[in-house]
Amino acid sequence: MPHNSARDFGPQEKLFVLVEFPYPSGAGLHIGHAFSFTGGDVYARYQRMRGMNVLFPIGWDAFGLPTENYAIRTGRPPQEVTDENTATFRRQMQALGLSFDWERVVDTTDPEYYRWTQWIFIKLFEKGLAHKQEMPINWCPSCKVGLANEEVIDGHCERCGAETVRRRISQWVVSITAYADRLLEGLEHTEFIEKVKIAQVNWIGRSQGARITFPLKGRSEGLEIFTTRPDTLWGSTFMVLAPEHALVETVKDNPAVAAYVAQTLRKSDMERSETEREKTGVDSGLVAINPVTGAEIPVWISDFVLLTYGSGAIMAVPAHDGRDFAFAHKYGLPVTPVIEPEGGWDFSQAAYEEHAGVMINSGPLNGLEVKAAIPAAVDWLEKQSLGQRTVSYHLRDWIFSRQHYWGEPIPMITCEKHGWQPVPEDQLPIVLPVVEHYQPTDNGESPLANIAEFVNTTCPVCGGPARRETDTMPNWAGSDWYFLRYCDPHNTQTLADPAKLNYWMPVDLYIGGDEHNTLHLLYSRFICQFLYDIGAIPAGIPEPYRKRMSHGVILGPDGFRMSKSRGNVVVPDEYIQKVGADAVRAYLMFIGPFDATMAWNERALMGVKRFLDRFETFFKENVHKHAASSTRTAGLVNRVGRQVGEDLAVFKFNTAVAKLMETLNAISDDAQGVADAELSKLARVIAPLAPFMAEACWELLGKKGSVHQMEWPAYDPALEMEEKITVAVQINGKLRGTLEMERGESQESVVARAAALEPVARHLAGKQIFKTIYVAERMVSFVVK
Ligand code: ANZ
Repeated sequence: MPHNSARDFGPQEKLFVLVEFPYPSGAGLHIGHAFSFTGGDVYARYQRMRGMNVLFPIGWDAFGLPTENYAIRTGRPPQEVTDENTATFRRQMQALGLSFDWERVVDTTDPEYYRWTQWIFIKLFEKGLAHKQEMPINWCPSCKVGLANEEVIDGHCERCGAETVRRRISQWVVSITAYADRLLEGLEHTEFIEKVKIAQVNWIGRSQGARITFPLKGRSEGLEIFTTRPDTLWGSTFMVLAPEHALVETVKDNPAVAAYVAQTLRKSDMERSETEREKTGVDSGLVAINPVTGAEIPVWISDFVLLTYGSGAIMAVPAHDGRDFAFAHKYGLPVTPVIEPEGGWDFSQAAYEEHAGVMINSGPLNGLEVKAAIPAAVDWLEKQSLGQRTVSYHLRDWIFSRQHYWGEPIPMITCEKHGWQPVPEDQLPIVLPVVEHYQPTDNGESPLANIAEFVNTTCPVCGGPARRETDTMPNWAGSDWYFLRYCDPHNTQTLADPAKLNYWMPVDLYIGGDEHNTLHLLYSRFICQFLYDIGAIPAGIPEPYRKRMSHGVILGPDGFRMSKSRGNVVVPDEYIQKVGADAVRAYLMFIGPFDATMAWNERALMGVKRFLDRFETFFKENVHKHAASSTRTAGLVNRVGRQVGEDLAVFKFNTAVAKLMETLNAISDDAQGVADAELSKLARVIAPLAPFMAEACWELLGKKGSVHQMEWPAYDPALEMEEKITVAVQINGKLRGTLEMERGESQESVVARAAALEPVARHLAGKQIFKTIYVAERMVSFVVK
């Protein structure tokens, strides 16, 4: 068994280290992959040496548009392209020394994998959490595909740059909102860093408020709104509908309304919610009645109101809401204050938005403080049957349909008599058929719609003629449960054996990018909670991830994000050829804190390369000399083992490398040499960072087995040395102070601290230092004029 294989049910403590599996693009492994994967790898290697049973798997998140677009351009089957790309990725990962568990590779495009992705969808459908619904979506006329809000940038498609439009399409929608509260509560059972928790909480966006129905003049139906500020109801002087609101249809014969609606359809929800944007709108001609004041108030239409939030309509309170104020100001609508702030307020200038002050002009609420008025208002409204308490979420249901080829077919069948029915489980997987052309059809359907043998089938209920769904799943579908499959990747009976899941789950540490702290994390947490609810995964693991770690970003040498157009892309493969994988790895780990944004620097890379060369030379010069290490050298090696271990355990890779560098410097000048016992420790301590060199060193020592299967050097307290060393600080040969330093502290740091010492700084003030001499661990001497 290769040393990197995890053992199911192994007796040691288990540790599941997960990196986000990559999309195998044609460009190969990029530096961001190399950086984050190396971080995971160093950690995994260290933990293995500590005796943990480490699961460190990898796979391919291989469905997706770039491969499909490439297939469209070249006519090559996407699966063939994917196989080529994954082979390249694998080769590059191995060259970099990533110790993934190659026996557990999963590939989202493998029918044996997506059989279970489809199965999960069927379960969602059976539990009433997936349904087909006509939805307004962002549509890219060029890619011919529906886009998520996040994929629309300034009204343009993120992928191709074409202007997007809004379109109504019947789509599969998954009710993730049914799990909104659970997804919030579940965060308490994780150890995510605060930043990640906040990203999740904000994305879910839970708002407590009320629904209130306003009567409409001359109509039988009322107009329902959602508000978080029911206390301000007495100050509502007009209402606003989203352009897509059903009521708008009834007033579309008004040409101004029709024109306005047509104009707004082009914008994405994101754009429409931008607070800075100049508000636009049109009077619908409808008149509502404020249910508490009895006042007749106009109903406007504006695109700052979104159909998909609350009820798609608002009561506007211009005195206390900035957006409503700007709108009222622009269209000359009345402003009625209902809160009196302490110290007064000029309501002709701006809205007063604070949750503080005393209620005025508000009937039963008059005199109450705002904080008390909010619940009192809902109580009162409920008693009067004018409204009720409710909670709204910014989280939207999950649009699960894509009109594309290169995705998992949605395993559903529709029959005239029986509507939508799931494919019977024993017919899974529904395999993507081979097609001739990969582009979506002109009416936006996936190319599968053109394949009669695929589309035409029989109804699982009545056996009558029926049609298959031709939409495929979004990319998120394959990535929302892949970590479960790693626990049991070859299972043909179930998505993973519960006993194995029980052993490996939850993921102990999940390393990924900030950009996935919202959607991917939320979707996968949701699917896990759902699978847990239906008993598909065992008790005790509704939350898939214990810790989440965000990796940083490596910028180009020019300090800008790497991009082809800037020509600043650093290709890891090229550097592996040039300086070797160990140097690339150690440099990436040394470049800065693991979660920081840092520019690639070739000189620094060469510095790390020189360090590794010196390490190896030192090793070769000393091995089998049978020198007896000095107490100092033995002590330094003993200490660096402890320090590096402590750093690796908390992802402080950069300081771990720095300590190794300092230690090598400190022991290199020891004329006595160093014993094999110390060399053996050094080889083990550097092994996670520079695995190839460490293995070569281990061989030089004549040791059996791989260094990566050895134990991390035990710390020997008996070898501990006096921590503090006193250093003399001189100016022009005169003693001006002393300094305590730790062994191994860098020259820069000691000199900087020496210069800052109180009496030294005074003597240096206003003088020019033209020479600084540092005698290691003894003296700093400044020569000034
Ligand atoms: C009246 C009001 C008065 C409001 C006031 C705010 C301040 P959050 O906190 O994000 O949940 N709203 C409701 N539905 C909306 C929609 N579909 N599109 C745009 N805005 C909508 O925001 C809730 C508030 O956002 C609601 O409370 C409503 O405006 C607005 F002084 O109602 B409020």
